[in-house]
Amino acid sequence: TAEDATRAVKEHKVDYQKVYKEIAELLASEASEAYEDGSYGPVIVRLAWHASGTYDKETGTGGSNGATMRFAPESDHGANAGLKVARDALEPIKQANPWISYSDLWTLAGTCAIQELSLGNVKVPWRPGRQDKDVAACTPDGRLPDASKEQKHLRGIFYRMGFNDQEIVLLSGAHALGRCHTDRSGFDGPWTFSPTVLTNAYYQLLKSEKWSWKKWDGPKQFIDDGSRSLMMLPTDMALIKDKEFKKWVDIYAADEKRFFEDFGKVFTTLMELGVPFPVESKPITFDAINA
Ligand code: DDH
Repeated sequence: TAEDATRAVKEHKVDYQKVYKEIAELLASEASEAYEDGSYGPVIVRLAWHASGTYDKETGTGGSNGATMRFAPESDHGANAGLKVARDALEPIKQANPWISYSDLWTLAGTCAIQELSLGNVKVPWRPGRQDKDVAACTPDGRLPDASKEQKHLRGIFYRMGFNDQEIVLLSGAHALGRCHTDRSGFDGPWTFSPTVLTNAYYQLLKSEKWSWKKWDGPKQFIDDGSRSLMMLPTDMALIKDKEFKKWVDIYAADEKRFFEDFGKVFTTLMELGVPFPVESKPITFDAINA
């Protein structure tokens, strides 16, 4: 209830720092190092984004306030394939801190992963006070982007959340992190050479590499002619095909400092979609721990 959320915010002011630290420790743990590319960070970022990116500003439904991905049907939506890894990795932290809502935990974990994987370069102010909802609040399938589509689809999806063209390009920079999995989305490979460090490399590679259609039986994706080890989705390539988007790709490719600053702000906005925060809730900026 709203009272529970308000009570958690009031009573646990200092404990959010402790949970942040536990998440940072999880990211640096042996289990995380043994996971692909050596970090749970990217899949945790994706969990936080998919928990938030269901928001629809017209109806006020979806968003990070609810953590309804705990339940089928939302957990079974195609876009959420593989995110159980992230939910399970965070579960011991929830058990150790039963007062925190899943909605706050997942968004705090995404915030922590962005800060830690950017080596402290990105600051993401975060506010507590989200409330978990039950299965009835699960969002319909189809609210998250379809990677096989292009700019018209991107605008449809992200304008619905309340974002503009600049913010679409900014948020997509998260693909500096992680990779695609054939057994999850069907796509394959990482976007950058250092998928556990958040830099502006995604924009630089979009511009500097020559990208061709990959010849394979899988879904349509791009491969770089140079190393033949990187990938781009059709939605990624749309950012350099579309003039309005390309303008921002150029800016963020040229100015990493600006990328870090703007990305931190837009990630906070993403994590807050659809949240009626208690008045007691104030933004907290955590110090990166393993930077
Ligand atoms: Fe993404 N993303 N994403 N993405 N995403 C995938 C992986 C990761 C799209 C499709 C895919 C954002 C935007 C888009 C991350 C963060 C963010 C995969 C591969 C697909 C497909 C999944 C798999 O096979 O495991 C599309 C389409 C869009 C878009 O249209 C803009 C945004 C906004 C973010 C964000 O965090 C702000 C991350 C991180 C990953 C890597 C996950 C992993 O396990 O590694």
